[in-house]
Order: sequence, then structure tokens, then C-alpha cells
Amino acid sequence: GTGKFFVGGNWKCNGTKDSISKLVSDLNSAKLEADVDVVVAPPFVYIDQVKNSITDRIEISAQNSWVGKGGAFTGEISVEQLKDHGVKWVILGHSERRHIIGEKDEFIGKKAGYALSEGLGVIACIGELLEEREAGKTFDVCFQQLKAFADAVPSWDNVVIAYEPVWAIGTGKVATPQQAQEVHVAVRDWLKNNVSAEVASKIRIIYGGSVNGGNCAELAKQEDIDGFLVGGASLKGPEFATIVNSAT
Ligand code: G2H
Repeated sequence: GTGKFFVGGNWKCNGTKDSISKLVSDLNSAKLEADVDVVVAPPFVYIDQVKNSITDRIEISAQNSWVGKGGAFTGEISVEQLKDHGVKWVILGHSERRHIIGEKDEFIGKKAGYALSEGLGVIACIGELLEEREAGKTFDVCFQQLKAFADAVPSWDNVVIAYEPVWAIGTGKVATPQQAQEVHVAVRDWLKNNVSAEVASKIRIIYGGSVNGGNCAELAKQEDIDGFLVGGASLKGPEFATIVNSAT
């Protein structure tokens, strides 16, 4: 891997006050290796609860943010409000938002640009559908999504790229370490050719899609896998800790 290992727990639209209180207490008592950035992304309504009860060792991410300054945007949450709650990161371009909600590349890029300009870190998600992989379009799709980020971000310093093949998300069908590594290398090459050699070599590219306590170690061994974005398995404290510690 390149930079410091980075593991994010994307809780998606799961949890109750009670289940989250239990999860936070499990995370607070888990042994987490020092040399890993650890982030959790609760649903918006639980961010305050989590921030007020979780160890400072773990940073908070949002799962989405509004594209600009807050105001008359019913149902949205602004970057300023996230910062007001001590949130440090935001996940943008997750496949569930792209393919279920219908967010487009350019809109996602703009969100990333705004969040970064206001000082949030961005977990920028990319990834192909099964039909795109089968049509041999995996790299094209990932590069197009990357370009939309590249067109909008002021700098890549605070960006972590998450490669999440859509066919591996929540399906139990994890990408093989070789499949993930191949795309991570291609992403790094794209950045080298289209952004800069420095960004390409420094940026962290994490893998997501059915990562669990049993498959994380093999994936973590790959040269260009710098961490994970974890959904289902991040809802279990001890298993999430295993994933956090998988690089060491
Ligand atoms: C991919 C991942 C987390 P899961 O969406 O972002 O979820 O680990 O459940 O596949």
C-alpha cells in the first residue's frame, strides 16, 4: 500500500439509538492498531449521538452532503452543518446514490469540490456495474467517474478513492484480490497521466464490496489496496476491528 491504511465503516441506513450505542461501546473497547485511519459513517440523525460517545481515535464521516451552502434545500444537510457537528469526512458518489437515487457524475464532482473547499475530507467512490464489467468497460466507467471528480476538486490532498465494484456490494460476492488490485493500479495510472505523478503515488485507494473479517487479510496484502470501505461488516464492532487491523 501507499499512505497510511484507511478503513471506513459505512453504516448506510441502519441502526437505532440502542443498536448504535452498543456498536459504539464495542468500538470503544476494541483494540485498533495505531497506524490506521479509522472512520465511521452513521446515518445523519445519529451523528451527534456517535460523536458524543465514540473515542476520539475514530473520526466521523457523513454519507452524503449538499452540493453548496445550505439554505432552501428541503431534506438536505449542508457541509457547514456537518462541520458544526465535528464531522471530518463525507462519502460521495456511493453506488447506492448513483444507481438508486440517480446522482450523476457532474453533480457528485461538484459536491466533492464544495466539501473539499470547506475543509471536509472526501471518500470518493467509483465502480462499475456487472453488465459494464462483462462488456469490458470497467476501466472506462471508473475513469469517467474519476474525471468528474478531477474536473471539480481543488486538490486531491484530502481525498481517499474508494473502488467499489457494484456487483460486489452487499452481495457477498467480493472481488478477488487480483481483480481489485488490477483496477487500483489502473486508477493510479489514470491519476498519473491526468493529474500528477505525486497525487498518483500519494493517494489512498481503498476497496469496498463485501469486505469482511474473513477476506480482508488477503485483500490487504495487495500492493495498491490502501484500506477498505466496509458496509455490512462494519455493523459488528469486533469484526470491524479485525478489518481495521488486517494490514498488520
Ligand atoms: C459497499 C460496502 C460499503 P458492503 O457499499 O460501502 O458495503 O460491505 O456491505 O458490500
